[in-house]
Amino acid sequence: MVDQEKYFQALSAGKMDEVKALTQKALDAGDSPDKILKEGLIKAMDRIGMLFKNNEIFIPEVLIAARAMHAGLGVLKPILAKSKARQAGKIVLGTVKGDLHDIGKNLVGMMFEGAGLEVIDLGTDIPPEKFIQKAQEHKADMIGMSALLTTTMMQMKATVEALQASGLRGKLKTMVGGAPVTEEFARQIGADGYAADAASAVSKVKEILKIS
Ligand code: B1M
Repeated sequence: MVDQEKYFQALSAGKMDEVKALTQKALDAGDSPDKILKEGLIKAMDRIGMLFKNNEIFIPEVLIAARAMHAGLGVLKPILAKSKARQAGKIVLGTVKGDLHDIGKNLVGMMFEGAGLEVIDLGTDIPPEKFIQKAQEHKADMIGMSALLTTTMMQMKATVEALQASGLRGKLKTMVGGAPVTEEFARQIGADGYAADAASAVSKVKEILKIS
């Protein structure tokens, strides 16, 4: 059973071992990795986010919680990867320039891998030219960009424009996501796809790359 309150307490205290143990316990009880993510880790992190927003906690506490969340994701990663049937497509993934948030991006990357896609994770603070250079170097099918700040999401537009200028736009698809990003914004900047969460990111990428 996914105990959200326990997740919240463990994340708040930065107890990595406890987050791992809770995740393992939920898996042993038969909960799906998806359920554990949504009802446990993500819900608890959302509550941390609200406290941060209301100035009830500050950056160090959020970082401690983020590190504990990563520990929980680490337990789920091999299980998600097990369902990997084949390398269906290749995606260069990163958080855009000026943005250091990587929890959602890592989650999306894990879900992609779980769906059989090959992921080249570039990390955070990635400028448009690096997305394009790495995508070419790895012969990727798609560039996946994450942004969590309203100030950095315009970097997605810059990447799509740079792609257009390099003449690669038709060959290399783009997909965007992150809390401030919307379907409408994705359409406006000319991205090929948008997803609100990690699960829909998988269906979207399959649709764009025409993978069954
Ligand atoms: Co920051 N932060 N943060 N932060 N932080 C937010 C985003 C914020 C909303 C908090 C708030 O004020 N309520 C706010 C942004 C406001 C805005 O621009 N509208 C904010 C701010 C202001 C800042 C700083 C500027 C604070 C400061 O320094 N004054 C600073 C910026 C640093 C920088 O990046 N240059 C900053 C710093 C940090 C920490 C370093 C402390 C830490 C990041 C640690 C890390 O990532 N390693 C942090 C955190 C943790 C958060 C919150 C609390 C949580 C974000 C998160 O991880 N969510 C966040 C508040 C919140 O969102 N509740 C906040 C969980 C994650 C699973 O969700 O990333 O949305 P998310 O990903 C989802 C979907 O969006 C989607 O799927 C994911 C899974 O479902 N998705 C994609 C994401 N990428 C996708 C890509 C796709 C498809 C779907 O296709 C490729």
